[in-house]
This record gives sequence, structure tokens and C-alpha cells, in this order.
Amino acid sequence: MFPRYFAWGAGTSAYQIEGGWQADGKGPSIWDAFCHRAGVTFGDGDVSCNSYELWEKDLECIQQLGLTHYRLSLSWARLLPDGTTQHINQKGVQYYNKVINDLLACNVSPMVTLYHFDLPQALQAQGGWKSPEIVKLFDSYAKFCFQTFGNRVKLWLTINEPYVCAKFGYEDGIHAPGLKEPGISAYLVAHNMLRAHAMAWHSYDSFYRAKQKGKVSLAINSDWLEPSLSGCSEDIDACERLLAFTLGWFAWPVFKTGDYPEIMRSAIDDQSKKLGYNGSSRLPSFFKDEPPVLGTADFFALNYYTSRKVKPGRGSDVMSMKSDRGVEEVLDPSWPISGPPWLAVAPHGLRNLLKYIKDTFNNPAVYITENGFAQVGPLLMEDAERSGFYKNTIMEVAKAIQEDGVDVGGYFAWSLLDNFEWADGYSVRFGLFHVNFEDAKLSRTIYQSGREYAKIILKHK
Ligand code: GBH
Repeated sequence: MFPRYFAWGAGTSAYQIEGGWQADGKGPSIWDAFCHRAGVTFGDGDVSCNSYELWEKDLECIQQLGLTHYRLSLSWARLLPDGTTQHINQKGVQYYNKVINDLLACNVSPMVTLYHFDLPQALQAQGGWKSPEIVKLFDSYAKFCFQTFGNRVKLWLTINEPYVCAKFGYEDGIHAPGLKEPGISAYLVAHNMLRAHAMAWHSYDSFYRAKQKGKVSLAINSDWLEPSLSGCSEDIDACERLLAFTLGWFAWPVFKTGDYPEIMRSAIDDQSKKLGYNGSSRLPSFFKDEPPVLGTADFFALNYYTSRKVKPGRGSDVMSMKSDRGVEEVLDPSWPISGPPWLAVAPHGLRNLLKYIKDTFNNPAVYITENGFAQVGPLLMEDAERSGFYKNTIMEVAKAIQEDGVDVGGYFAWSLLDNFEWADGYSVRFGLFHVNFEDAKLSRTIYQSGREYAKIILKHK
């Protein structure tokens, strides 16, 4: 049912699990700064699961599940406290060396994300992702990581969810760095992220690929979208428009044309005109003298959680991404809500999205790098709903492979552990293992869904 070398994984990210926010010379990141700001109510990742000290406990969890792959992210500021390669924190290097070596010793392959939302604060102070300087700084960091860990790491992701970084960090301001600059900065930040990703991919290609023989991509998140009224042409157009503003925003430049989807640019420029905004396009352009973005991914990395119905939005005279998109999203009442209100459970959407990716981007190899289901209290250790969710979802992946011919290389459940769920703090639990945050030992206990996932893996690998 699944190909022989299918990757059965689970994922985490540095800020969400490591803690040790200033241990052994780590520099602060934008998430440290954001969470420590007065008035923040959702807690912080100062200690979290303390994986910086309790890594071996995580490894036991990984082995208990029988994973073939483990996805983790590196904390840029743990390795390079001021963000630059002028100061290398050897303690940070040692930590990740141990993690990687321990995984390999247990026959688990690491998939490593270089950037999962946690920019070194020192670089934020210089303009962060809004500044064009970030492109070279990211490339230096990436080269440092390839150089240091690439003899053992064969699957790399440069940036996790540039969409979320841009929209939540710079449009809505609910993620670090917490800026609300609607309709402007998210496009700029996403642009610099694409350029940084492309530069790092080219570096890998030129200097490391021949020797290290790994693969590099970026993780793109997208919902599956359906017209609110099936067959209604306005709703179908709205769907296409929103898909261009989410998946297409990153997938077109990297996998299709080297540029943003035309409908995205024309929607933004039309809206600018309507609002009397006269400057150059708010959506930046790629330049010919830069290394091309097209073709800078060795596989398609997809983070999928949920689906939406879509119809045209009401007109708006406020400058924002929302008014640029001109769509309204609605939930299908037949999709149950998992825990947080945004996570409508729709496993069929994953199959549809995989087929869409196959057809639109010329049949790339796809890894599902995140997919999951969350609980918000009361927490059930016998979480039958989540067990069912994993069974159903993995069945949809099997159908995508067998019936639709999608080349799926792996599936990574989000997440190995309950952890710091960003602006939702510790109230939203994605783990296959429960973490007791009240207990000084931060003990990890497998949920029923973890046992279910282990069974599925055992049956198929
Ligand atoms: C991913 O984000 C992240 O990569 C991962 O770190 C995270 O833990 C996981 O998924 C689960 O969220 O409250 O309605 O304003 C997925 C994108 C960003 C989707 C935050 C939900 C909350 C929107 N998520 N968003 S809302």
C-alpha cells in the first residue's frame, strides 16, 4: 500500500519544545522577545518540554512510535547567538550533533528545518525579514548548517510556512515579531523568504549536493478549498483566487513559473488602484540578475491541516491582504472541529490537495511534513477521536498514492509532543505524547492516538 521507503515521521520545532531559552550561550529569538513582552497572556517557551535537557526522553518517544524519520528544527540563535557566523555557540552545535547522532544510531533519519519562526532577535533589530540583507544572512546560516550537519542530514527544509511567518507576524501581528502592517509587509517578508530560500538551495546545489547527496525544500502550508456552492462560477473563481494567495504564493515561484500567480498580482494591483494607493506594486518582483527561484526544491513539502468553503467577499476600502483576496471563508458544518476553532477535520481535503499538487506542479515527489489534530481541555489520554483522525487521514494518503498516482514520499504527524502552540500557548495540544507541564519532570505519556499511529507504522513499514 505504501512504497517501501515511505517515511513515517513526526515533527516538532525548536522554540515549541526546547526551552533552555538562554542556556549555554543561546541568543534570544523574536519569540523570546515577543513572549516576554508585557501583557502577553499565552505564556512562553522558556522551559516548555525542556527538550534541550530532556532530549533522551524524546528519543524514547520516537522509538516507542517506531518512526523511521523525525522532523526537528534548529534554533538559529542557539547556534549563532547574534545571527551571524562570526560567533558560533559550540554548545549549540554539540546539542544538535547529539540529537542527530542519537537518531541515526537508532536508525531514524532526521529531517531538519533551518527556520521555524524563530529569528535571532539581533537580526530583527536590523530589520529582520523586511530587510533585503536577511537573504545573505540566511544563506550564511544555511551554509553553516549544511557544512556542520550535512554529512548526516539528508532531508532539509529551509523555511517552515513562510505564509504563516508573513501573515501572522506582519499582517495580523499575532505571531512574533507582532507587527500589524496590513497589505504591505507580509508581501515583502514573503518575498525575502523566497529569495533567502532560493539562495540557500543554490548554495546547497553548488557546494554540498555532490558530496552530501541530500534534498532541500521549503514547507508550504495550505488548506484545501472548495467552492461554497458547488458549480457556482463566482465561488469557483473565489477558490482559485484564495488558492493563489496561499499555496500559489510560494508554489508558483518555486515549482511553476518563477513568479507569483498572475491572479494574485492583478488582484493586489486592482485593489491598490481602487484605494488610490500609488506606489509601485505592493507585491515585489523577482529580478533577472538574482539566482532564479524556479526549480529550487527537490521535493514538495506540504503542511496540511484543514479545509474551507469559499465565496466572494464583500468589497472593502481598507488596505489589507483580506481585501486584496476578496474572498470569504466558511466552514462546512459537516466537518467536526478538532479542538481549536480553526481546525475543521477534513481528511478528504488532503487527498484532493495532493492530487491538485500533482496536476498543477508536474507531479513532484511530495512529503506531508505536517498534519495533525489537537485537543483543548479536558484532555483525554484515550483520545479516540484523534486515533480515528489518523486512521482516516492515512487512508486518504494511501488513496492518493494508489488511485491518484501521487508520488508521496512520507507522512509526518504533528506533533511528537504536546508543546508550546504559539499564540495558543499550552492550551492547544497536538502531541502524540502528553506532556505534564505541571510536573517538574515534564513527563511524557503516550496517548491512545500515539499507540494507534505506532500500530499503523508497524503494519506498513
Ligand atoms: C503549523 O502552523 C506550524 O508549523 C506548527 O508550528 C504549529 O504547531 C502547527 O501548525 C499547529 O498550528 O487562531 O484562527 O487566528 C499551521 C498554521 C497558524 C494555523 C496559526 C492556525 C491559528 C489561526 N497555523 N493558526 S487563528
